[in-house]
Order: sequence, then structure tokens, then C-alpha cells
Amino acid sequence: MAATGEVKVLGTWWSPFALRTIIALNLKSVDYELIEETFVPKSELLLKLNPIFKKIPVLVHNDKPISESLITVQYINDVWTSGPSIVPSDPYDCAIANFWSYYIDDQLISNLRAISAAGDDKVAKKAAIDKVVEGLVPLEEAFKSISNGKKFFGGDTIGYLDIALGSFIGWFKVAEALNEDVKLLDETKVPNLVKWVGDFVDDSAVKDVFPAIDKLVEFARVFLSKRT
Ligand code: GTX
Repeated sequence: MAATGEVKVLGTWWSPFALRTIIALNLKSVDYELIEETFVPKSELLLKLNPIFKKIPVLVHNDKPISESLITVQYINDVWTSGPSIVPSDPYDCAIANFWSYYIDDQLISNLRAISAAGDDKVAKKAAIDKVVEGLVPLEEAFKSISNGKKFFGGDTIGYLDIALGSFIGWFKVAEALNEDVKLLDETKVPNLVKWVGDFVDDSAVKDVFPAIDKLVEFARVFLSKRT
């Protein structure tokens, strides 16, 4: 659907959180302008639009800012009502999607961050890697029950949980590339999720905005070395 009013995203090409907002806009065929945040230092615009957390993404709709990636996805679903529904309309299904998205951010992504935060500490790094690998197993089970044999958590089209998890696929691949012999998305443990990765990145709402893995790996080498 054509955009109602002006839509901007304060984000970056490499941010998995900003990718959530962008994919949701693409699913609803909403035109937007991406304003690249450079971070060093944080822009005046970011400080003004998200003074509490000072993080991207910020979705700006008709000059009104909305922060927190999953809140922007919910907002986009609520405002652009035509096109595929991103958030399940059934309250129970919606609660389940919220539960797993909370799990993704609170557990899985925290453990993914812990891999790089471990630096040269091999024991801590292995523990974080194991936690990510094991942490994907409940999501494999959730996928089987929620997708009901279809391609996505959302069914035939990408939904809320696909966006929540799928936006991090590039960063899972970064962790694999930067850590020798590490397979996070392991076909023997999470075969359905491995197939889902292929379907997700091939989707028309995703493929043009999904960062090239080589470029992301090069970016991550520098980005992560500055943080540790
Ligand atoms: N909970 C927030 C959301 O969902 O929007 C998190 C947003 C966030 O952390 N954004 C980062 C930021 O603005 C940029 S994206 C970082 C991705 C790292 C991936 C590692 C696996 N950070 C600024 C800051 O922390 O000050």
C-alpha cells in the first residue's frame, strides 16, 4: 500500500534491529527514506528522536518518532492495514509470537553478543556459542508448531517472528565466519530453521535489503574490535 504520510527510518545498513523495521515497511509496500546514523558521535537527530535509549532504529511517521524495533513492526502492522498481516490477529497466537520474540531478544541475541564480547577468552566464547546453538533448538520446535507445515512462522507470508529472528541471520553468519569451525545454524540440530533461512532471505520483502554477508563480515571485524 502507498505510504500515508511521510515515513523515515533512522537506521544503518548493518543493523539487524533496523532491518526489522525496514522489512515490515517492505511487506506493507510503504515507501520510506533511510537516514543513515553514523554513531561517532551519535547524531543530534538520534538524541532528539530517541532521548531515552539513544538507539536505532527510530521510525518517523509524519514527524512522530517510534522507537524499539519490535514496537515499530507492531506500529507498521497497525497503521498500514492492507497487505499481509504481520502480527497474528488471534490474541493467543499474538501472545505466543510476543513470547518467542522476547526469548529471541532476551536470550538468543544476548548469547550471540556474548560470543564476540568473550574476545580471547576461549572458555567464555565456547560457552556462549553452545548457548546459541542450544538456544535455537526450542525455536526449531516453535517453528514446527507455529508454521503448521508452511514456509514461515507467519504461515505463507513473513510474520512478526520471522522478522524478529530473520533480521539476525546475517549476524549469525558473521559469528560463523569469524569463529573457525563454528556452525550456529546446524542442519543436524535445526533442519527446519536452516530451510527457513533460505526462504526468508529469498523473500521479495527481504532480498534487496538484506546485507551482503562479505560486507557485513568486514564491517563486523572493525565494529567488534572497537567494542572489546
Ligand atoms: N532493543 C532495541 C531495539 O529492538 O530497537 C535495540 C536496538 C539496538 O541495540 N540498536 C543498536 C544501537 O543503536 C544498533 S544495532 C546493534 C547490533 C549489534 C548486533 C550484535 C549481534 N546501539 C547504540 C548504543 O548501544 O548506544
